[in-house]
Amino acid sequence: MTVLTLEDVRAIHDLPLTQLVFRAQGVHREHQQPDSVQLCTLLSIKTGGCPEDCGYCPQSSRHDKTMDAEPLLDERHVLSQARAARDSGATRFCMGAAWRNAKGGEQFERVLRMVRGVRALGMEACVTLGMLDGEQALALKEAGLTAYNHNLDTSREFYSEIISTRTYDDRLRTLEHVSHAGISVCCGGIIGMGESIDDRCNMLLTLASFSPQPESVPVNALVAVPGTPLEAQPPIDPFELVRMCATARILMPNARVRLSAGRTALSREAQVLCFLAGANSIFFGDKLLTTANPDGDDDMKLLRDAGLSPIAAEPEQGHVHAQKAPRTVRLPIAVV
Ligand code: SAM
Ligand code: DTB
Ligand code: SF4
Repeated sequence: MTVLTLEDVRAIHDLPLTQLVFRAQGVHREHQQPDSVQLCTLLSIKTGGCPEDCGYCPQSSRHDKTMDAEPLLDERHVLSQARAARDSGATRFCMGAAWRNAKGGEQFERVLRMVRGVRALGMEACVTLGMLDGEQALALKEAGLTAYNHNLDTSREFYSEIISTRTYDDRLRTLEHVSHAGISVCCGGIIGMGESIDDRCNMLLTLASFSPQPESVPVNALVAVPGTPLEAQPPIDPFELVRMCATARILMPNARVRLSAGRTALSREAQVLCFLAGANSIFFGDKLLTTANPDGDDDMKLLRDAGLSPIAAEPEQGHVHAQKAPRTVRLPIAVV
């Protein structure tokens, strides 16, 4: 097996854009259902008051103007949101908590009940709760968790410019616990924080070297939230996002590449270019965790106009069930 280097990744990332997209689309057609897109709905189950100092995050209590800390949501409320998400077409429900690490006791039990409830709706369940130990990972697996989201965010080299309260190795350790427990790893990062192209490529190189490679790779463009240290970062050029999606697709042919935060700043055309470059998953619903996401109706129209189909929902199970291969549903062609 040849070991990939930063130079190899740069050689892909820096190809002329049309060549890069052409190559990525070839890999996409070989390894993925080319016209299908996964719709994931996000819900912040515990908002604000986070002790970490991630420079991009509006939920950190270390930044000047922070959001109020709210308690962990009630599971009935969360499950009614999950049902609504499923009824509007999402097949994965992702629950995020502004924690440094997953809490123990009743709060963790509540999260486990949320996971079981989401799975019983016939949806994939994903959570992102911060750092996790081995036992917590096993308990989440036992509850039926499909995937755990924990991002590298950037390269090891740039990381300390953005976060000082936990290390890159802390992140890798959590990902190891998740993987050892048999839970799919959802891991990606953010562009637009002031990192270099080498930083972006190093992050992709690290992700591609995971064994197994991540099941899903969220590619976020920074949402520069007022009050955070990164509030003044200039927006990225959408082609940079296309390059990230394409490079991720080429390096990780079997992963779902998720075009994540930052879509409200993208044109429809830029988003379709990302899909052409191999992105095949989006966050669906008008809110991410605390910031805005495109309107669901607009997203459905975008997919329809592009000839893409959301993955079809599984019927409600009433109990935790094994994962099946996704089916796709064709949207009717828009009648104007
Ligand atoms: N507290 C947990 C953690 O950090 O692992 C889970 C929630 S955290 C909000 C999940 C991820 O969202 C971060 O790792 C980061 O990649 C992404 N994110 C947060 N704020 C963002 C922003 N303003 N723009 C783009 N991505 C963001
Ligand atoms: C990921 O990579 N992006 C999502 C999800 N994983 C949890 C979060 C994006 C958050 C954007 C800022 C906000 O809405 O607070
Ligand atoms: Fe906390 Fe996660 Fe935000 Fe970092 S990204 S401040 S860990 S909620």
